[in-house]
Amino acid sequence: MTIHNHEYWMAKAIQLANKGLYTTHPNPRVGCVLVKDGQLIGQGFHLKYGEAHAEVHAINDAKQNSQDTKGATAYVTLEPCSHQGKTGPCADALIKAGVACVVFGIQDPNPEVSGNGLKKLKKAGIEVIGPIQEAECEALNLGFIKRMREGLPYVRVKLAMSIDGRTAMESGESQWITGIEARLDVQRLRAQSDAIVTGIGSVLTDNPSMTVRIDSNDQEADPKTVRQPLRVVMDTALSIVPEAKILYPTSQACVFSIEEEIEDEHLEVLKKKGVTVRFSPRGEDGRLDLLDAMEQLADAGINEVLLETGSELAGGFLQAGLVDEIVVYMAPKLLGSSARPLFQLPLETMDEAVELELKSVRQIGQDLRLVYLPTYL
Ligand code: AOF
Ligand code: ZN
Repeated sequence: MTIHNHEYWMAKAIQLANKGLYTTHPNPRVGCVLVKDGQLIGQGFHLKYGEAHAEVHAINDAKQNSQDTKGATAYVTLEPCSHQGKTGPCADALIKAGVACVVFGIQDPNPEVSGNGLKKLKKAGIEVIGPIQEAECEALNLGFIKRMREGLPYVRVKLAMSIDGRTAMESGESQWITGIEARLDVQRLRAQSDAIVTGIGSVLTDNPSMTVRIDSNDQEADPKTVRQPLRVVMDTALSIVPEAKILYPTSQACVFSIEEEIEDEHLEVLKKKGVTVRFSPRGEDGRLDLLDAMEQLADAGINEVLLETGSELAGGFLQAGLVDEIVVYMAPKLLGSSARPLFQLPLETMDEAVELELKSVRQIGQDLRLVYLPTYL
């Protein structure tokens, strides 16, 4: 079967890019297919930072299949790079491979590339077509794109609630609202994130480890390649105890506080254990400046943040305009009127209501997974 349809081949490249969902950080997920005479002759995707890019894998794949790449069309979900990074420029590799046409999904938002890859290809006489299927190609890399464009990570808030919109009992008790299937889904959300952020309140109440635990039979994520995200605690006065499970291994943990509010001795104890403590200034509301903390994380290469926390910090992120997506798991339970709400928000009139847009709904076991986008963005 020969297929001469750009959308068809780009969809294949998107599928390939998705194979890097859990592994490419801080790099973007990118997929590439090489097509000649309507037939696929090579395919590849970026797997890991420091390793070959998607285009190089696809060219090597074609070579291994004894296919001649001269005159082929390359479909790439992201503009081929033009710079010498950890690896050589993909634009050069495509030129050398003799491709006649490059169809790209979106331009690379990385200022080092940003149109230069396309220019290089055109200068070499290659036909360049795109952008195509932009929304799907962007969806692969919401975090990478946000970090490159705005210097901030893409923040997803994950919440579990009853159908009466409660996330915890009055005492703070919150285990377990949703069923096992939803909890496994959260593990995959964690695995695709570069950092998990929580608040000191959740740490003191639940002592969570916040690690990724993927089952060896998982169909989507491979536990052998899944990496552990950075675990981050928002802790204004540095009240965390050195034994808190979330701090271990310390190489993957970090605590944000306000320098004036902490005790030096306590800081020393944590530092001796190898814990990284970062400082942020006080924000307008007198609390830790969440915007500053997120900027620091983006500077450290964090693309996607999963915020798993109580209603107060979740409300703080929302009010600071830092929430890009809300993922709510709704369980068929009623927790009653004294239980805690989703977000702590001091609103009084309907005018002040935070408007959300429903992005998707899916049933997971007995629970519903609802994804919303705040409309302030
Ligand atoms: C591509 N194809 O598969 C990827 C690209 O340090 P390096 O060499 O890995 O370069 C990383 C940058 O390259 C990254 O920030 C993004 O701009 C681009 N990623 N480009 O042509 C790929 N992963
Ligand atoms: Zn590249």
